[in-house]
Parts: sequence; structure tokens; C-alpha cells
Amino acid sequence: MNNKFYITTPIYYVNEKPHVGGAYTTIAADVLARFHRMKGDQVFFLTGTDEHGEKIAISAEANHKTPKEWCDENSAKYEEAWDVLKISHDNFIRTTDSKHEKTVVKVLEQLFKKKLIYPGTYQGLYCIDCERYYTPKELVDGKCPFHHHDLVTLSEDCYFFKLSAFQDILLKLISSNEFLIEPQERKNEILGFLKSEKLEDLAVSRKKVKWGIEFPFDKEQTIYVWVDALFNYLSGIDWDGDIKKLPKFWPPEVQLIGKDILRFHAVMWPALLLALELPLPKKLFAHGFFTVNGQKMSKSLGTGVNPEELAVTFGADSLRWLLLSLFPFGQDGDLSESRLYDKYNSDLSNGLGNLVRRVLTLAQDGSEFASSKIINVEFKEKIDSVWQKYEKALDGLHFETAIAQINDLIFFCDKYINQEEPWKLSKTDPDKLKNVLYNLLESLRHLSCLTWPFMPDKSNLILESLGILSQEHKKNLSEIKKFGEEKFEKVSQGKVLFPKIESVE
Ligand code: ME8
Repeated sequence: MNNKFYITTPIYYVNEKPHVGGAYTTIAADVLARFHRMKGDQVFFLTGTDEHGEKIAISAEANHKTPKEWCDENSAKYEEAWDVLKISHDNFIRTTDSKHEKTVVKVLEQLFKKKLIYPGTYQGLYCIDCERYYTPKELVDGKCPFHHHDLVTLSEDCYFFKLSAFQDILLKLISSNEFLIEPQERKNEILGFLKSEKLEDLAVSRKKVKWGIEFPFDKEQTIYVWVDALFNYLSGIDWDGDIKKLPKFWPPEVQLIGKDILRFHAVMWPALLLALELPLPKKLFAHGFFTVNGQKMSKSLGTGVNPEELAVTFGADSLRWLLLSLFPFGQDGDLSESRLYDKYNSDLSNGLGNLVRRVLTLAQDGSEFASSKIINVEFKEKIDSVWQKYEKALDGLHFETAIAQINDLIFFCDKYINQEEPWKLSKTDPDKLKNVLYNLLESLRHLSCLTWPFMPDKSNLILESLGILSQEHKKNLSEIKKFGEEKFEKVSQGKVLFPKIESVE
């Protein structure tokens, strides 16, 4: 039976250009989506753009565009960037899609009927860049903790959602892991927050903000952009707002986010779902933040790195590998250019690329060992153990550990070649040569499958050189993982997979 696997990324703020932070989350989600497709699961992978709010209207005006034109233009840039990065999403949701807007309105109508939304007046400190109010406690030196500028005091009539009613149930569901938050530090952070502060009701409408979905029972107001945005996770799988007709893919197996938007996803979002009596996502995983060359990456200050430029330097496949290999996924880290170059040369050019070239050069004519069947037991055991650790790592979202397993197998193969010295065997022991090469070719096949979720095109190039591209893609994972049953009748050299790149510094 195929398992269903629904995975989401945040929807990216359309006022910004695609940045390497968003690329990081989306590549990670894509690797998981591809890994689950390889396992035979029924995957739905959702990403998209977040398109309402005052800041967007202001930028549109400054660019002499209507807000919708501005959103169309910028949203297309995300789609193009995700194309370059080989993101295999099943839907790209935009919060200006009319289907999405209708779903959000229906949600609010139902919450109103349930008396979980009521009118009132809100006064607070508002950050226009975050599109949210802050409590005085949350400020850093009296300023926005993210944008470091002063906040404006706003007072307005609005509608509130009874968020406070969900404090105890959230505490219970999070502590018991029924709503799983990972890594542990992030779970502790949310539990600490829920234990120490009383949840305030949430203002879910804005009078001041004109570029938004019209509030259903008060045409003077628009729906708070975060409530609008969060429901993309349901409208993106075709939910029309009817709580009796849930889409097949709900709830998600994993929602991936960066730690900056943890509270929205760990408190506001599950509370809204509980209010509608809908099942909660199974797992929320918040990854770390990275600095770039030791500097804080700031999207609003325009110091974000353009992922498409990095893809030109390293190639999209390699960039996907490099971004996920630099530091453990849940932790913070630095994305220094020199480390990217070093890692490219060590893992890819000198590692995988060099091994593939070595083996294919030695193998020249595949027909000789196509059906050679003397399997090296040590090899078989190594490959079994690599697959086991690799799968465990990806199930736990430890991308760097899965990559380390692949590197370990490359090292193992290189060592085997150095020990067996196959270039000498053609004269001394041609039968042994066939077996040595068979084991190596079979290992290359495994390596190409292990790298497939990370580097789909490079993986296909290896399979093509091995002459087994189309048949390999027809296999399920348990067939892929077998050792010694493949035949290699049409081995060819192929091109250099990872040409050396010199740092420009
Ligand atoms: O927050 N390091 O969108 P967004 C790692 N629209 N990840 C980073 C990063 C960095 N330096 N900078 C950004 C929004 N990210 C909302 C989401 S969801 C219903 C609405 C990643 O475009 C991180 O995953 O400002 C962050 O959560 C995401 O980009 C979205 O940023």
C-alpha cells in the first residue's frame, strides 16, 4: 500500500525576490518529496507565494503597478527560480488565487458562526515589515526584533479570534507529541512560551490594510494577512472550506519552516485548525537560520543572496547538495563562499565525480562483466548499511547525515580500487577484474540512486552512462536496494560530471 506524504514549505513573501533562505527550505522539501516518491509514496508537495498586505501595495505604487500586477510579476520570479533549482512541487499556490480567497472567507464565516470571532478594538505596537503587532516584551531595545526599527502605535476597530481559549489544549498536544514540533529546542521554546505567557486573543482583521481579502461581515476591513496565508496549506490541496469534505492529502506529514515563523505555525495555526475541528499537521519542523559569509542575511536590507546566481556558479544540482551538506538542518550555520567551493571540490569534483570517471574508464566495454555474479560480501554489507542509515537520516530530516553516508560509500569504493589495483588485473587475473568492476559498477548504480533526491540530473547522467536509465526508474525502492542483480551491457564514458571550479576570490 502506498503511503500518502503531504509536505509544505512556507509561502514566500512576494514583495521580496527569491532569496537563498527560501531556496534552502524549498530544496530541503524537494529532497524529501523526491525521496518519498522513490519509496513509492503518493506525494503532494506544496509551495507558493504570499501576496497580501500593506507593504505590497506600497511597493506596487512605487513601481507604478497595480498590486495585482506587482504580485504577478514577482510571483513569476519565484516560479522561475524554483524551476532553475529543479523544485518538483505539485502545486504553486498564490494567495491572490480566487479559489484561495473564497476558502479563507468561508473559514472566517464558520469561525464567526461558532462564536470564536467577535468585534473589539485593538491597540498595540505594529511592525509594518512583519505585518504584525508586538507585545512590549518581545521588542529588542524598544525596536522590532527582526527589522531593528521603531514600531507604530495603532488603535483600530477590528475582529478578534479567541486564541486564548486554546492555550491548554495546545500545551497538551505539543507536550504529548500529538502535534510534533522538531527539533527538540524549538518544541521547548514553544512549550516555554505557552507555560509562561497568557495567550491574548488575536486581531484577525485590519481596517488600515486595503490590499487584502475583504472581511466577510465588515467591508471596511480586510483579513489579517497571516490568517489568510496559513490557510494556503488547505486551499493549496483544493479545500473549499467545507469541514465535512477534507481533501485526501490532509493533514500534512511534514510542514517545513524556518525558525523565524515558528510561533505562527506552532500556536496560531494549530489553534485555528482546532477551532474548525480539523486534524493538525503531524510534524512541524523548523530549521535554523544562516548567515552569509558571517553576516546576517537581511532580505529587507537587500543583502540576501540570489540562489539563481549561485546555481550559475555551481550548477543547480550541486547547489542543492552543498546547501544541505554544510551544517545540520535544524541548526544555525554560516554559508561562506569559500566553504561552498571547498565542499564542491572535495565532495563532488574529487569525490563522486572522480570515482564515476575512474570506474567508467576502467570499465570501457561493459559486455565483459554484464553478468558477472561473484559478489563481494563486504560490498553488499556496506551498501545495505548505507541504505539503512540513509533512510533513517532522511526520515528524521537529517540531510547532512544522509549526504555523509553517500560520501562514506564513495570513500569505500575509492579504497577498494586502490586495494585491488584493477588496472593490473587485466594481465594477471582477468576473471577477478570482471568481478571487481562488476562490484564497482553496481556501487555506482547505488550511488546514483542515493543521490537522486539531491541531484536528480547528475544521478540520471550516471545511470545513462551505466546504460540503465529507463529501467532503473521503473523499479521500486526494495528492488533498487538489491545488490548484484543488475546487468551492465552498455556502459559508456559520459561527460565530466563535476568540473573543477576555482574560487574567484
Ligand atoms: O515569512 N536562513 O515569507 P518569507 C534560513 N510569507 N532560512 C531563511 C532565511 C535565512 N537567513 N531567510 C528566510 C514569510 N528563510 C511568510 C510565510 S507561511 C504561511 C507565510 C526562509 O519569504 C525561512 O524558511 O519572508 C522563512 O521561514 C522563509 O524563508 C519565508 O520567508
